[in-house]
Amino acid sequence: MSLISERIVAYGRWRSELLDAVQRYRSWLAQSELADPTLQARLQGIMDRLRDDRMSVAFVAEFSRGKSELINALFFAQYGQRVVPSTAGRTTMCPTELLYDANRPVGIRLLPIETRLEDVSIADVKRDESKWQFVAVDPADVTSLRAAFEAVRATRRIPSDRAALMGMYDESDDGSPYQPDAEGMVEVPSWRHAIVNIPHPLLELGLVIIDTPGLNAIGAEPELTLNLIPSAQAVLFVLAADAGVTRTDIDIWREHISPAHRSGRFVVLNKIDGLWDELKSESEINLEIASQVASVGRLLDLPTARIYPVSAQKALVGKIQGDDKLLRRSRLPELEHALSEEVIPQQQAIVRDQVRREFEETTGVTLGVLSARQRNQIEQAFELNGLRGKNKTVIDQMSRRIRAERADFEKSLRQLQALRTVFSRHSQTLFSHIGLDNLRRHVRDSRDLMRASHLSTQLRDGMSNLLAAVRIDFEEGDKLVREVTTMMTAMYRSFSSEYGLTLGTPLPFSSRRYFAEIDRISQLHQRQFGLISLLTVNKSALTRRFFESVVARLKELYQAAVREIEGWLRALMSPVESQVKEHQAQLRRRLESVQRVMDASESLDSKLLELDESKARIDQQLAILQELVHQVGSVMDRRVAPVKEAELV
Ligand SMILES: Nc1nc2c(ncn2[C@@H]2O[C@H](COP(=O)(O)OP(=O)(O)OP(=O)(O)O)[C@@H](O)[C@H]2O)c(=O)[nH]1
Ligand SMILES: [Mg+2]
Repeated sequence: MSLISERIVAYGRWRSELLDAVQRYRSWLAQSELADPTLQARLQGIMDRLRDDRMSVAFVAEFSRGKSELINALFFAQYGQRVVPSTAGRTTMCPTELLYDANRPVGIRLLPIETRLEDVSIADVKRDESKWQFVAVDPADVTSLRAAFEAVRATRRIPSDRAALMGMYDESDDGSPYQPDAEGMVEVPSWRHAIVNIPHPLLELGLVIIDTPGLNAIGAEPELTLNLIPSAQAVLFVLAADAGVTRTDIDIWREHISPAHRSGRFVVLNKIDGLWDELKSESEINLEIASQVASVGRLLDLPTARIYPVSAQKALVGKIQGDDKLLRRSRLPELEHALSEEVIPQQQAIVRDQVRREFEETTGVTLGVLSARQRNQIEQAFELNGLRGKNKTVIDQMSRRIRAERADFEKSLRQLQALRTVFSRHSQTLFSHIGLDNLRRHVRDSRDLMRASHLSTQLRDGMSNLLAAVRIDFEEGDKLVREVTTMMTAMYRSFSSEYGLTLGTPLPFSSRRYFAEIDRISQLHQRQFGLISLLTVNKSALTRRFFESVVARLKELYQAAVREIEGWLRALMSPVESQVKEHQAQLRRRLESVQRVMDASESLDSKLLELDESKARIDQQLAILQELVHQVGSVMDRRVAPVKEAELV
């Protein structure tokens, strides 16, 4: 197994162990009747997050730089042959996602290129089975897998005007990648997008590999620029030593990688085997490679340490033939090492932070309840002890005092009720801003504006309109978030100081990442269309497609925000609700026990004994809780074991 594979497996193991630990905690909570539905749902959310974690690695480059070969060498050598097609000239014709989804049949889903005429984004049709064609694969048979993969190469001939409408051909552009033949036909990819679903050990662990065709396809498919490439954890930008760094290479770097990816990007200088010259010494060859690396570094403005010279093809051969010397010479292990050292710990850190935050909040609630219970037992015992030898009047007085305390607390419950009302009103307003209905309305308005004309300005305005409206929604949302925070801070404080609840400070909510995403989309929009003054038919089709992709992306953004805000609101109320309930129960119990002592229906000693017993039970529960939380914590903090240097080939 390669280094990167080992790391991914280790990371998968970490996730599953963490999931088990959370599961153990959750079952115990349920058994001990300590988990209300909110807590249960939140813990389930953590478990889902761990189970469904996806980590994607995208390969982006001009055609024929060796992206597909690199994928074969990095991830598919164990098949003993080349699985992803890699040939001279254009090979991968459509963006291809390789993943494993156990809920879908094994095989390749292909989205026909004609869907480009329909103004629908890929994200929109991903769930719509009827739009796709399916080729089944027998996972045990490599030949069947290879045969199915051939589909990504498929092309077809269509009239040039149709190609123009699809955004595949532009009359006014000599550099258009697909040119019409003598009969005015243009050869275009048959498919717009391919999703390969196969049970491969790394894909099963949530790895998603994204193979892309060259520049023109990247530019023409907004799904890639808006979504797939920026959301990938790692992007490998591939150059070829024989081709050098060309104009289009630099364009791809500047347009699609450099702005969207600060971390997790890797530059690969492939095909270094072309420099292996039998008439040169090894050190001369190494110098030559180093000088090419230095020149790439200058052109891309990157430190040379970020550039990995490799030979994907020799690495694949080395792995398949078990030729370690060749594999070492291909230098692929260095790239694998860097990938696994960087990408996986980073992904782990993201998942860990999310899980930790959620988990600590939920355990905080339970811990708060148990500590309050414990404190109450102690106070109650103290109170009852005080009754020893006292006459009926004193006991009467005490019972009156508890009653008064209870009345007082009931008043505060009305305050809580009022809080709930304001809270739900705020929540509703919040969701009326950041809600899908709102987004739909903006989209309709902007679409109307765009439909009215083919003029470039209108098309652009439609888009700007949409983004401006979205920004306002989020600004309003953010304002409300801050109001809710202020209100809850006051509420937490008053419940804590007046009734001794342990509430701490309310959880903060940050809208930053939503604004960052809106900014990013606006920038892409400006870059893509800012300079176009007059749109050809082709460009206007492209604009519409871009618009649809932006809409799809925004839909995801709204959905994510709604989910996150819902969770946040629940997390704000949940400790108040559970502790108030607890406090109420305690007051009732105190009153009951004083009452019983007063009625002489129970002796003071037996009541005290009972209190002792229940205190011991709570102590034990607290100890178990702490142990289970500790178990989760210790798995959580574990770093996925770095591969030992000695294991480096
Ligand atoms: N000598 C040499 N050739 C390579 C290497 N890697 C890939 N090739 C060859 O380069 C050609 C293109 O490789 P692909 O893997 O198809 O390149 P790609 O970047 O996926 O190209 P598209 O799918 O067309 O975008 C094929 O003929 C490969 O055999 C390498 O490390 N050394
Ligand atoms: Mg390819």
